[in-house]
Amino acid sequence: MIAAYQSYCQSLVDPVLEQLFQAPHANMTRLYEAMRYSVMNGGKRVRPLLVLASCEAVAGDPKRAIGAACAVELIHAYSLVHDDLPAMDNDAWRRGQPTTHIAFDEAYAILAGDALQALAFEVLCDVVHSPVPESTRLQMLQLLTKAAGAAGMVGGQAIDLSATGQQVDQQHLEHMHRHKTGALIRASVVLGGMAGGTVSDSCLASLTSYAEAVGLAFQVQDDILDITSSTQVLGKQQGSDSQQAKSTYPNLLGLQKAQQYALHLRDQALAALDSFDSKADPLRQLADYIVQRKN
Ligand code: GRG
Repeated sequence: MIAAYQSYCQSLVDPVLEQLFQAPHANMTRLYEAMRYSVMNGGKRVRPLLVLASCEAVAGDPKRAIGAACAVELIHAYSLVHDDLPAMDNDAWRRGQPTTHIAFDEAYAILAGDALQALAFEVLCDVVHSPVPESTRLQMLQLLTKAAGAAGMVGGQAIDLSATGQQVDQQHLEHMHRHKTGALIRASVVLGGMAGGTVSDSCLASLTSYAEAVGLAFQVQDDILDITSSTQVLGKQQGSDSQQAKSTYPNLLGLQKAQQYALHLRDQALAALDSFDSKADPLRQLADYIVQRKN
């Protein structure tokens, strides 16, 4: 079921993403190739799925949210490109392929990441991809800038860096993840709701509670997969500094308790949707998928 929804969403989002990578001049070909490589190489598209599912949950036409869906994926792709750089996690492999700075070089990976971030805001502002009132687009833009920047994802990366080599407690770990991965996941869900139409504050609050729980569940499951998935472990052993001296949920809680925690967060996410009807089923299935995924 989620696979069918995933392909439906991908059929809406991927063609729009694909058309963004046409170099306007021959001497920019390598930059655009690096951008395309970083986005079109097999990501799961979890954040665009959340945008579109959230739009549907508030009875909106998902086509109104395509700009937001593309924008969150572009921000996500940029964050991975920069996170993989030698100055950050120094990862040589992502999605089973060489990371952007290995396939191209560091300078192009930095530029591609920068350009992807700017492109995200361009797509979100474009009325063709975000056919919503101008005032809504402005609010959506403000929400995404905050989620991507120092108050959100980049701030989370800084919190992570500030604790390099130290063991931290669960409270610190959650504070970091709420920013580093949680802010963009939260923004994805809220942007979908905003694009869907006029929604009440209480509806947005429920979507936010759902997103908070799902964002943390995503991270707990990511930590679990880091130790249970042999292919990921293999990938990370090849040229990665990221697994050294890291505090993770399985490290802090033990594997079994971490798994129980992921399920508890999934249940919290589902409970936040209690007042929604069956149009929120894709969001419900996504919560399940996030804690059951194997990659
Ligand atoms: C601004 C440099 C910079 C970094 C931001 C989000 C982030 C901080 C770094 C990403 C590092 C990372 C691997 C975090 C773990 C959780 C995560 C975001 C995993 C990858 O997301 P998926 O599983 O990836 O959605 P795919 O490949 O499916 O797109």
